[in-house]
Amino acid sequence: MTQQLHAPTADEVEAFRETILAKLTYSIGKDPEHASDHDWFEAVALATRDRMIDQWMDRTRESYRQGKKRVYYLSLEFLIGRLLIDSLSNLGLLETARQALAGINVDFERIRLTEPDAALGNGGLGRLAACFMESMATLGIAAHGYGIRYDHGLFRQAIVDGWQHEQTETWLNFGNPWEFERPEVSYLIGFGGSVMALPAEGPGKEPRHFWHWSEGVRAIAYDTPIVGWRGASVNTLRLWRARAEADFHLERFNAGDHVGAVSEGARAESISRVLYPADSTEAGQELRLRQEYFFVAASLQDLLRRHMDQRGTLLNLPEFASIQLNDTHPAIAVAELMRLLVDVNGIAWNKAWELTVATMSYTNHTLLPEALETWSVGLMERLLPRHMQIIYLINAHHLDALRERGIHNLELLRSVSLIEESNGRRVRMGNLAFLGSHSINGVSALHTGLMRETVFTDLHSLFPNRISNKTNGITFRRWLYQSNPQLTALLVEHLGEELLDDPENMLRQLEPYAEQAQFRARFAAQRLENKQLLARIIQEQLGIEVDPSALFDVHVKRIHEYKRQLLNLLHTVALYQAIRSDPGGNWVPRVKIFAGKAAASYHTAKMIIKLTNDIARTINDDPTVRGLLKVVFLPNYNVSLAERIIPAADLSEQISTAGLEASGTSNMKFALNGALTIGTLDGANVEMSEQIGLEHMFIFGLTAQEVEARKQAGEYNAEATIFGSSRLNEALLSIRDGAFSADDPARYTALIDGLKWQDTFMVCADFEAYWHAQLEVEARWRDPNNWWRSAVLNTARTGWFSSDRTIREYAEDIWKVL
Ligand code: 26V
Repeated sequence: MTQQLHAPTADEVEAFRETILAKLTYSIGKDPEHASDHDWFEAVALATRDRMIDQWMDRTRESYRQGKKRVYYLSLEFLIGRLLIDSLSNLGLLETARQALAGINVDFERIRLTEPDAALGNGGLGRLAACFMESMATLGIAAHGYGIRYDHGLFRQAIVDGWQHEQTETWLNFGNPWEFERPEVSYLIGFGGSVMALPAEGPGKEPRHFWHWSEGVRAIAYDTPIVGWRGASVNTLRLWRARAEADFHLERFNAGDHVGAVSEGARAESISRVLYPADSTEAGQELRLRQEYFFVAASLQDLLRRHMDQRGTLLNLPEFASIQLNDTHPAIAVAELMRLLVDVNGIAWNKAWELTVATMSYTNHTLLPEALETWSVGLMERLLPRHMQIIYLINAHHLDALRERGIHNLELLRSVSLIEESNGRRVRMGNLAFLGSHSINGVSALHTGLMRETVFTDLHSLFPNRISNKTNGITFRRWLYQSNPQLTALLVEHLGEELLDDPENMLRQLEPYAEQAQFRARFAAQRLENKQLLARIIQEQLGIEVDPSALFDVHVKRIHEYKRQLLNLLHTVALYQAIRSDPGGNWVPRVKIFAGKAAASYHTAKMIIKLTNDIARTINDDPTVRGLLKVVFLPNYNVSLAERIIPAADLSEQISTAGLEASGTSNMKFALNGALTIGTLDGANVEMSEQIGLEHMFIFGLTAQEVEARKQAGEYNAEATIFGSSRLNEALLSIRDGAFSADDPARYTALIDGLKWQDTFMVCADFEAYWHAQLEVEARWRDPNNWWRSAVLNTARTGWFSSDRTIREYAEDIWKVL
């Protein structure tokens, strides 16, 4: 751990130690003699939090005084991970803390590992929200994150006999030292009931509507301070917890309906019980809609109250507030803001609509049809009857306006409508988010282009200036300084400490070092250390020994057919067969490292995990392979494991079917840490190839256009492709015939037949190109000068992928706060 620019003085260390000991004694009630590692962690966390508070209050006061515009980031997911190193490092206290503990014989390395990950997200979308929170604090943007404080984050994955088992995640079991419970900040959120309309009071007036909901759930705020680099500023992540409204249920209880009262209470509190563990698969459940409305309603009431306190009118809302919708999950905010403005505050409909559109903006994160949210009109009417009316009214105004513009094409009107009429009547949340926002963005250039051409073509033709691109980024504080302190130290040694404040620009200065043998050797030696650490984790977790000098070939992310872990497995099997048929060949020793969770209900993804483990066992146990190829599946991929794996990777697998990965963000993390990418021209891989140079990546496969053309023509026939590649054919056959599943030879018949008959994700179609790209990888690896030259250039040219750059673009183009 470096990053503390100036060694702390003895007084600083002593003062911090005093605070830690005081926290241990007076907040935790433990004596140092009997304190557990977790007690120490909490004491350090509380001491750290103290240091944030002054700054937090100063900043909040300051932004009130300056009347700054605020950004509200609404997201159902914040995949934070651990906060201790992050906070200490950003406050410049890492070394102070280490020394303070060392002086009382407490092992900092051990206690930091007792912090549970805050895993309040599924994958890329949630982690992006966490990176954005940190960048907004770093750039001094007055921002609030709003979400749900789930009792249980994403499930823990256990692998039993090769199969995924989901276990309940319990991050709050020992409390959460970072947060402040704010019982006084609470709102009552209504569900169900009916709407009463009062006729207009006179000419030019609009009828008033009153929503009499039948069920109330209380939202309680929990605040976590998020500190920016060098403590620049501290923002708030405000997460809502659902509580039963005591009085409401007490009445029933007193009336004798004990069971009913308790079950209603449980029903209310179930809203913040658990994160939906699916990503990109349909949720379609009432509880999910209740979660979405619950956190949106609480957040909007909260931000309107803050605005009213300061400004006394809602008519200038867009001048002082920007609301960013992270995907469609919070899209009901469009209808809720209209309800609050029109029904509650008596603002005329058209004015309210103008304010809403000027305040909201929406980010789309996927074009996969199964992930595009729609809610049945019936469910909406039952749960949110007033919102359903508002949505109908927005739709009516929208379609009328188009007709006024002379647009009468029925097909077009049908496609841009908020209501889908084809399979039962459903509300399209994507269209609602689009219409209710002045700005809509995609997360990479390719994805944004596809948004314009596919899902939003018609809306885009009507509102041609609304869609823009904001290519994703990552926070370098976590994904370089904290996760790879040795590489950071090497960079600082050569480029100076200023690098830490401006990596976006200064990393480029590393380029000349790529030509220096001595520097490359240090870079490689540093990587070897990280690989040794990872090898130890693999040994501890799986009992498998891997050679740290082998090529570490890493594929870690959610398990999904479009991310094509299967393509990698087919390469693994083909390579295995090649080694077996020529055991004396000059093979590049490789370790294939996989990790990732499958949605519990996603059968194929779970089969892919089992197949990985079956292949791993067979290959690792085969003496003819002699360790030239090892395969490991590390269980329970999460932010903390990613921090260990990424700095130890040589090769980064980013091999999704072109057109389907909106951006990807791990691709950037790997490149920043000096791994070379094997990948398709998909998502942000495209921008990476522009920044880094195609010659320092291994790009292969069909382009998005080619994939589309094949689908359109309907000419693609996987069978012919398989016939043309004996390597592929043999790999498929051996899996299908049970070579890796002797205990159940038919286990993979359906999986493999799916590739043969459908090949929806072009796995067979891209196999040969992938195989040849992997041959190039091996050729480069055999030429260490060139490999490490490319590796250094990957680090040097990844500065643009800082989430500070991304946030600056949002701030300038969308929020207008810089
Ligand atoms: C969808 C659903 C559907 C219903 C059940 C719960 C659930 C949870 C999450 C999602 C979101 C899927 C969208 C997503 O995660 N997109 C990813 O966003 C990343 C950040 O922009 C991007 O890098 C990835 O390419 C993209 O897949």
